[in-house]
Amino acid sequence: MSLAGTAAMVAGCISRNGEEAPPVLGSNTLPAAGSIVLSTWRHGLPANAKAWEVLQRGGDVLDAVEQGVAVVESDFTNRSVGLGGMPDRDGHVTLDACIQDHNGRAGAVAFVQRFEHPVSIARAVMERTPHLMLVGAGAERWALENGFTQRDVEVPEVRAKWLEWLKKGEYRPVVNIENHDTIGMVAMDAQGRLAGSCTTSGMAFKVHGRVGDSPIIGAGLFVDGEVGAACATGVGELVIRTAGSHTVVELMRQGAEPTEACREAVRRIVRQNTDMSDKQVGFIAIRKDGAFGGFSVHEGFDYALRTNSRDEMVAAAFDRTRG
Ligand code: SD4
Repeated sequence: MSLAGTAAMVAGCISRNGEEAPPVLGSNTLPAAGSIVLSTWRHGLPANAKAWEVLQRGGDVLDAVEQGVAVVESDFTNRSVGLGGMPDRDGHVTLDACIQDHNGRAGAVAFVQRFEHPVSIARAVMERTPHLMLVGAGAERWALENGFTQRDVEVPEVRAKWLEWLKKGEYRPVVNIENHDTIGMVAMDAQGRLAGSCTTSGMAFKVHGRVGDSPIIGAGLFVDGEVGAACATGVGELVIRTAGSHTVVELMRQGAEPTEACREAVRRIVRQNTDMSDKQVGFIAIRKDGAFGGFSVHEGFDYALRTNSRDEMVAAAFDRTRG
């Protein structure tokens, strides 16, 4: 698509299905008292369902975002989250996750292997240590000492893909395909309390030891109970360099609509990188007043929305022009 075409698509609010998309810079606003859950990609639907169930029975919003994404971590048919995810170039599935609450308390783990629920380890780090992030062997040892157990999940399809990849050994992320499907979730309960979580197996065939944006507070996720919450999906290096999710929340603090804030964070990434043709990044955000939105570099990013009246996928607006 030409740049002009891309810009027109944004301005005209036409979704990738050719249907009317939510307004790009307008406000998607819910009644102030409504709970809302947003999460990245289609696997967000079952995740949202779980989070919603927790909220509906009066559960804590932090439990909702933990248990919501845990559903996807346990789905071993998922190739970008949890133990069914794609491996690094050495054939190891290494996981990153984080969680943050309404008061800004946060926990994270990175580069951990053989645990089904890294998001729960992240929460335990937050609640049971004076630290925020544990990584690698130290994180694994701490998790084992604190009641988490390791397991082996063999997925023949994943091994076959890795062996196939080894033949050429080229690291080439493909826009919107397996490399870009992390789940990030942001939620607000009926009392206006916010929380967020993010969990991933990271970029397929990454260098062993690579950590992306998903466990980094301010990059893959940021929650500010006074303002709102945002999370990211896509090429983590680009998100970290721009402190992407923090940028989105700060822009909302200054008055931007969520979609506008996500759009500006995307724009900064696009400006910083000469070639975005094979790199996707998307953000979703909730503002404290119930407004929400999302934006991505390329067409094809969608997110799951759950409210009292809606349970559906929303196509994010997109634009990779530098304007
Ligand atoms: C990362 N952001 O590790 C993650 C990967 C991803 O959708 O796919 N996000 O960089």
